[in-house]
Amino acid sequence: MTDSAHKAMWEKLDLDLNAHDALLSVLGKFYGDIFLAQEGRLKGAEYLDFVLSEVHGLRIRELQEAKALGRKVIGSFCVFVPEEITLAAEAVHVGLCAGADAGTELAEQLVPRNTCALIKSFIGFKMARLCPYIESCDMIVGETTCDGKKKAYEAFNEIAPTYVMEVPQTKSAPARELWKAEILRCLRAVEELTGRTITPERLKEGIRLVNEKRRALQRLTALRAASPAPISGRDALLVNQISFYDDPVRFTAKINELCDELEARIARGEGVAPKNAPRLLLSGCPMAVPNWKLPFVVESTGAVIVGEESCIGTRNTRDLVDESADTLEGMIDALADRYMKIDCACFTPNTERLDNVSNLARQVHADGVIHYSLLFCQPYTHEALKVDKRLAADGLPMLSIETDYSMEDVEQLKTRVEAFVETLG
Ligand code: BJ8
Repeated sequence: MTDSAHKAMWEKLDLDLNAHDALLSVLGKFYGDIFLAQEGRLKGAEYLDFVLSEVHGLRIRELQEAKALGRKVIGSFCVFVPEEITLAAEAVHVGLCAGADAGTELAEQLVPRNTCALIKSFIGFKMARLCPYIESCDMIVGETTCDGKKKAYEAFNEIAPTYVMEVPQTKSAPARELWKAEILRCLRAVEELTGRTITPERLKEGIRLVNEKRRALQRLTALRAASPAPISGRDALLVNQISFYDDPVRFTAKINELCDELEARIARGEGVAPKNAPRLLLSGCPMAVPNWKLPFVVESTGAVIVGEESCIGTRNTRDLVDESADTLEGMIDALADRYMKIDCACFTPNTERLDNVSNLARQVHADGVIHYSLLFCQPYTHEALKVDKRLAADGLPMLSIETDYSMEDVEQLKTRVEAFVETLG
């Protein structure tokens, strides 16, 4: 696709072309430094590079083509919004969380300054007319998770009509019933939007497709337990980030190919870092594209990231939906059960997350954990203390980091991460 064809499409989507060009050129440079400069990358990384280079180009073209054929595009900000329902209605599901400082000043006209960078970013991208995904959406789905998001959707609704799912705050039986009702309400709203009836057969297929995608990502997680580490944390994070944008069938096939390559590499005893490189698990807030700052800082110290306990990581891939039901009611139950296992810090209590962090650290043979909270994110900052206590009991060191999307603290982060990595011996 030519540059002018891209431009015409972005113009049609009413993007601010100058600001968008500037954003893409910064991102291109950033991507080169953080990803392309790595040594020992997999052949399968070419696919990641291609998808990223066309994330605002060919993929957006595909969305427009799908829309021209009568399919709808549904965007979401949270892993609680079931992609299975979107696929069952033959619609396209895209992630809208944003990981860059863009339009922050504009966003601060709608939400307070002391709001986390992720929220300010998606609002900023919309207000600055920088995101072709938001502009392609026929339905945007928010959710009542943290207070920041809940209140932000009220404001966001003024500039982009937002359907909000009510996510409960506890894992009690009534909370599970509420969530099940919310899944059904969402299913009906998607049927209305798309004009398609979600039959048991269609929902079963949607569940199967998303399970296949999660299985491929689970396979990747399992392979990262190898020593030496066969893939960098940066590339693995990129895989997880791309999973929110790419076509699910193509993505699953490509990630399984990448896993085949990883298996061969592991069999040869090869890796991306020396066998004795410190192995770190990242845990905490999701890292949306293009939030690559911390992984870059960590791996610049010579350590290697072997897992992400996050929604752009194992929190989104650990659990599958039971595929045994044949009725709509049974499948909605299966969806409710699977989604209620998500250990988001917005839940109280959320003790299963402590077990999940501890188990994952063991599974991937981590030498230490870096807990990552976005500044002003109350839920994850609170839980950092609990995770630290639990890991200390397990004999695993943890470093707690709070940061945002700005580059101002990069040197300070480097110093702290280096000091932590040194203590791991
Ligand atoms: S299920 S983690 S994707 S809500 S960083 S906006 S929590 S103040 S992103 Fe999340 Fe769903 Fe939970 Fe996952 Fe609020 Fe914290 Fe900001 Fe956050």
